[in-house]
Amino acid sequence: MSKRKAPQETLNEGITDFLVELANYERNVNRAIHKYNAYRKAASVIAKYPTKIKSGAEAKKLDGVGAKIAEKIDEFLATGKLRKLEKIRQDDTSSSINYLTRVSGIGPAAARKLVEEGIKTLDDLRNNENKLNHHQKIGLKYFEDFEMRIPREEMLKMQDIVLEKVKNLDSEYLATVCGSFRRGAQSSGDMDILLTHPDFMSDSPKQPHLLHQVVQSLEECKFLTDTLVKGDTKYMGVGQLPSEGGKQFPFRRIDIRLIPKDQYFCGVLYFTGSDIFNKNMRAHALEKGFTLNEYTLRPLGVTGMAGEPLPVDSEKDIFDYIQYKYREPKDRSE
Ligand code: DCP
Ligand code: MG
Repeated sequence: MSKRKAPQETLNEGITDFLVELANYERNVNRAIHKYNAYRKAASVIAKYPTKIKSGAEAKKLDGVGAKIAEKIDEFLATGKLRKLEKIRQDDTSSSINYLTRVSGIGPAAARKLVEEGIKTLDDLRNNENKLNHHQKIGLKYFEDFEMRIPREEMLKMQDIVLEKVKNLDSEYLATVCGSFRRGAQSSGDMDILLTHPDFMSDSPKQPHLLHQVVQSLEECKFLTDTLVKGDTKYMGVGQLPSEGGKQFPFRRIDIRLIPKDQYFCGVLYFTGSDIFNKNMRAHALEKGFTLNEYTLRPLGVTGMAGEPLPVDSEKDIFDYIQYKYREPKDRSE
């Protein structure tokens, strides 16, 4: 999961930028995930709005923009800034917490703890490596690289390497690069790979070797360079394309998830996102009497109890069950 989202290039960039900054503040400093989601949602609808917004009232007509955000838009349009943001930017604790959460492996809670101990900058982190776990140390080591978006061209090359290795190991594997890449994005924050095999079902024993042999093969060819976390079903690590004509590529965040075959398409749907699309689709599923998550789609009984998972053999099956018009990945921004 990548931390830094693609910038919103729209007519209303000024507004979407301050909404995203407020969103990050609510998540990282206040740990107010609902407020974070509200700001993200507002930024997303405004980013798609085809004309330049002239007042808060105009924005308030959009789904996801409430009275409080409309007020902030008015203030921004009138003064070119936002007092709330100016204050946050000036507050040393808030801005330090916000900053440290940009390191992979440092979440809002760890960032706050570090800042309370007086650790506020990358240099402070480097001088206190003993306070960091393995993931955080690697996050620090590649801080600059992980901040860079990955051009689609590089994603395509990385995809080639991964799919080739997977197929050579066992032609029965199924692997899909999900995330923003699958939605056709011109750049991605990270690479989200989903993996399954017909031998692995949710009622069969764990089969960590199905994940580990893929990781090992990608390590042997020097594509994977560092491991952040390696579990039975989830690998989080670092990858790098082989250099071309002396040109070195940046180090990139790579996640690989091994998913039971019967849950694969719910996983592919979820990890293709976007997160806002997922929320909307889950809400629609509920209206139709189903509960949908990254593992399963289940009918809800009259008492609201979830029944047995429905058999799913494609993403389309999920749309069909809940009577949602099928949308290609590129049309799933919300
Ligand atoms: N996801 C979600 N809810 C979250 C986090 C993630 O539904 N809170 C799903 C939808 C995302 C997918 O997982 O599209 C992958 O997460 P990323 O953070 O990697 O998001 P993207 O791949 O969409 O964007 P980026 O290009 O920044 O990596
Ligand atoms: Mg991603």
